[in-house]
Amino acid sequence: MQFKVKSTLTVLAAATLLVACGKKEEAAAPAAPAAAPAPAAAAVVKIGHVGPTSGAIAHLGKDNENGARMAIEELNAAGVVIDGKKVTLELMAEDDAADPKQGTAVAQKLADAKVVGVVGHLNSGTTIPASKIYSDAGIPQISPSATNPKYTRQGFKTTFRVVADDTQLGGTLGKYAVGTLKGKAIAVIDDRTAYGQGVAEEFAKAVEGAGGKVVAKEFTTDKATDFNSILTTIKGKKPDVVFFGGMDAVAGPMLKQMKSLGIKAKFMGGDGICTTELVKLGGDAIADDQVFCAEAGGVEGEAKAGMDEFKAKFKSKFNADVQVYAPYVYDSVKVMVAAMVKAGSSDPAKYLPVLAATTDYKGVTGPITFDEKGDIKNGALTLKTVRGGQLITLAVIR
Ligand code: ABU
Repeated sequence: MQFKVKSTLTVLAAATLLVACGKKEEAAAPAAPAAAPAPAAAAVVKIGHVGPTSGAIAHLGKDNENGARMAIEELNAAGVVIDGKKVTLELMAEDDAADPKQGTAVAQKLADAKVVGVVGHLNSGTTIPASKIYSDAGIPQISPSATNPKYTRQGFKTTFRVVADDTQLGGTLGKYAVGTLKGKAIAVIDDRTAYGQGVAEEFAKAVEGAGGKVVAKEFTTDKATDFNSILTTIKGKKPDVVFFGGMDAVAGPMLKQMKSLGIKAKFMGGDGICTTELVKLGGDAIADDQVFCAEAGGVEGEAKAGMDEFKAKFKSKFNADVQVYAPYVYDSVKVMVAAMVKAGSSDPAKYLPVLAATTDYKGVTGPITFDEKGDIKNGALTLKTVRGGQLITLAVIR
């Protein structure tokens, strides 16, 4: 009688059968017990993150990427179980250098790598063209910082945003310039990017709607360093307020050149300048209560404790202060993974409707509920000024 011995259990069964047959002496010596089978490796779920980690606003790209790393590490440490199986989350972090062409190239790379979701990009100018690639591939995308309204108005089911948009941002700042800062003559500059131009247009509309006058409209680029020509033109119009639609890397040197030219106007901008880096870049060219800006989100009251705790953990982990959007990236990753867990699947087609139906997710940036376009419902703005070399919160506005 021949037995195929494949495992300890088979050996025991064979021996038992031989004993029963009275032929124990004929059985082959049992093989050494096989080692217990290794536990199956947890399936890997790949999530993409994109921001400019090179170039003039690399500090913002790294801030965002660190927010994603922190979320992924915490989730893996706590253990993520999808459909009863433990999974390991893997971050695929890419650099788009804030360049629309590089943005679409890395979007295609992530789609080809079969990421199941993307958090990013940081800039509207890269987020919008990349969103078509993710939409075509059926990959959910959450932007933690791109504020141009067009992003979620293209009819794509895959686009989500956890911050307020430029309509709210530019509109609120325009009313503030006239109503609170008492600006009558207001100059507007933009950097010709999808964000800068868009937020400047919304600001100018709101200024005129509130009874202020836009006395100059000038533009520069997101790479410029010399603003003497446009600032000299603006100086001749004697503005009370200068608004800049663009990022901190340009606003810092612009503020220095305003000081050199003796322009004492208030300086306003959107979330792109509302960063800890602006305070460093502007240095002593920034007088107290001269600069006003708004982050496109915010928490108040009891919810502030969660945000403060996040900022303290971030500082101890990365030895850096949050610039502006790291907490929004962190929440974006967590809300995306929560949808996978709830759907019992990391298949984008299966968890996308669950993500879209997200209601009152409790993030460190406040509650997240998406509207029918994928925008955050009831988004807040945090109005800030620079005082004593610090960004100070003036108000959270809804
Ligand atoms: N929202 C400010 C920076 C990102 C962007 O929209 O381009």
